[in-house]
Amino acid sequence: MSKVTFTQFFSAQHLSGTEANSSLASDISLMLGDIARACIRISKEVNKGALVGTMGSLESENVQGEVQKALDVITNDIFIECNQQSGLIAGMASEELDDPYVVPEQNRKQAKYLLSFDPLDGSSNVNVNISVGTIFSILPCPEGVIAPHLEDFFQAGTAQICAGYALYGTSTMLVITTGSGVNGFTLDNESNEFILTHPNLQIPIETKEFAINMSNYRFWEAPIQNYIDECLQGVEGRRDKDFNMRWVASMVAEVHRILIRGGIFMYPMDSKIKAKGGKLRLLYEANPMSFIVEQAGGGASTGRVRILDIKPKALHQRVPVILGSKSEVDLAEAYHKRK
Ligand code: AHM
Ligand code: MG
Repeated sequence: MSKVTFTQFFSAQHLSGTEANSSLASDISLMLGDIARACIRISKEVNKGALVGTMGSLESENVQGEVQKALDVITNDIFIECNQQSGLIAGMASEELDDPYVVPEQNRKQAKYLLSFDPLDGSSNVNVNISVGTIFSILPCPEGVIAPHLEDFFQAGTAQICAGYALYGTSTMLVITTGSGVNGFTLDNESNEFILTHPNLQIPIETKEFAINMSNYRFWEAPIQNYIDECLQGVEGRRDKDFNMRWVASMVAEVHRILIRGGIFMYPMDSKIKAKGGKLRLLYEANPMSFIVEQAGGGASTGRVRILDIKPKALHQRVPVILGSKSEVDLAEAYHKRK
């Protein structure tokens, strides 16, 4: 069987069969080409490991008070550089930038879209050689806006046109949705091309695997403690099955595992992070992952509301995240509704 490359799969011609209008299809095709090139460059940077001096921390902190690693800054610059070339993107929001980046005027004459991204998610894992990733989300730029402002990014996740992640693991993969299913591509390091390897990913409905940072147990709200208690009781409890647990501390790796073999991932509210609103960021972590998970037949919720329905109020807004196999997410929501 012949290989389908990323470029072929997302060619305007191929996409026009699935997208409602052909100009959107050709825009998506161009933008995804730039994103793929950025992710290939990031993959090579990450892969250099300790051979170059980029694994340490910098003196600087990002707007969220987190110490930046050299690779956080390098990958952020690569993502901006590659994605401002198409002329289609008016502005970008990044985990590593305090404010939105407005693309230089000569590059945004035809701009119709906004790009939000986390260039290197899970970067605390980078110097222990564990998988990290890049997460991105494309929104429409509001009509008539030429130089986007902060508020232009404040759109619910349901407005996303396209979302995806790159996983820099044992192989480099790109997983993408444009709103009609989820497809996974693996980087062929010899041809430098992504090849379709995981068409139409679907999350299994039933699961016996959960992912949560158990060390936060005493800080969680009662519904999450109850949900996890019952998982831990296994066959002896009301769930009537034994569960397995995983925690990579790299959201991209956890979501990828769930897409392949099912499961539930939670970074719920806890009393340590309550003032911040949660741990994970809505615009460039929770929303793109929720779009992908829903498109693969799963669910994504804060426990109280569907993540994709939240109207953002701040660029770096945080939310509790519960996502994965639909039946488990529904159950976790039901625990929140119990009196
Ligand atoms: P980051 O964007 O600063 O890397 O933080 C997000 C990461 C997620 O990938 C992961 O789920 C979580 O932080 C891990 O948190 P913890 O260190 O509490 O286990
Ligand atoms: Mg992150």
